Amino acid sequence: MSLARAARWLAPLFLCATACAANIEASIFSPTGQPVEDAAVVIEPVAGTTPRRQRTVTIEQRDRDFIPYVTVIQTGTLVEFPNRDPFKHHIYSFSPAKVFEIKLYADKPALPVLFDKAGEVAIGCNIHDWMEAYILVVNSAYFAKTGHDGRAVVRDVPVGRYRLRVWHPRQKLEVSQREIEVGPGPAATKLDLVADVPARASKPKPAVESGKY
Ligand SMILES: [Cu+2]
Repeated sequence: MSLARAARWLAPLFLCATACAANIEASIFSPTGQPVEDAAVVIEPVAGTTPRRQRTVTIEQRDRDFIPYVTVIQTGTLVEFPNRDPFKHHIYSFSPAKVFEIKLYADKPALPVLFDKAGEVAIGCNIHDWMEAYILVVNSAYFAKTGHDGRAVVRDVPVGRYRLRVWHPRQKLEVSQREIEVGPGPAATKLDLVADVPARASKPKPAVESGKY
């Protein structure tokens, strides 16, 4: 290999020491232009895998609701379900990606729940019909969730080719996937996307004063 050729080959390696990852910023809007909250933006490599990040995340039961409503996690993540209410919950999922049940419990269950399969998981409570939460389990370390402004930033995605996927528990149609390329250098990729997501149906939640928890 000539010296010039070697230099060309090595240059990106040196550059990568400082800037070989970029942020991907996605803004999700409804067809009428309203920001869509709680959408998952997932960046999956076209080939290969991403680093495995060992994490434990928390979904609380507070004031007879799950918080947060939507959680995105990498496969292999443990989820804790602490009960912050002064009465019991009984939570479950029948979703194929993770079937589980934590029977009537107060405080923190003894063990977290392992989500080891990619897919969507809907969680409910046997006692409180209106309680609902969703987990999207993905085979990637790169994802984010949109806030009130419909914006999500997936940080530090290394150079490479990826598929960008948008998911929302109430979406009518799957948002078309697209391939994106992250090049060397810190330039962020910005995308505006449209997702048709109906408003959350209000389910009756009786007042605590009524004596019905
Ligand atoms: Cu409950």
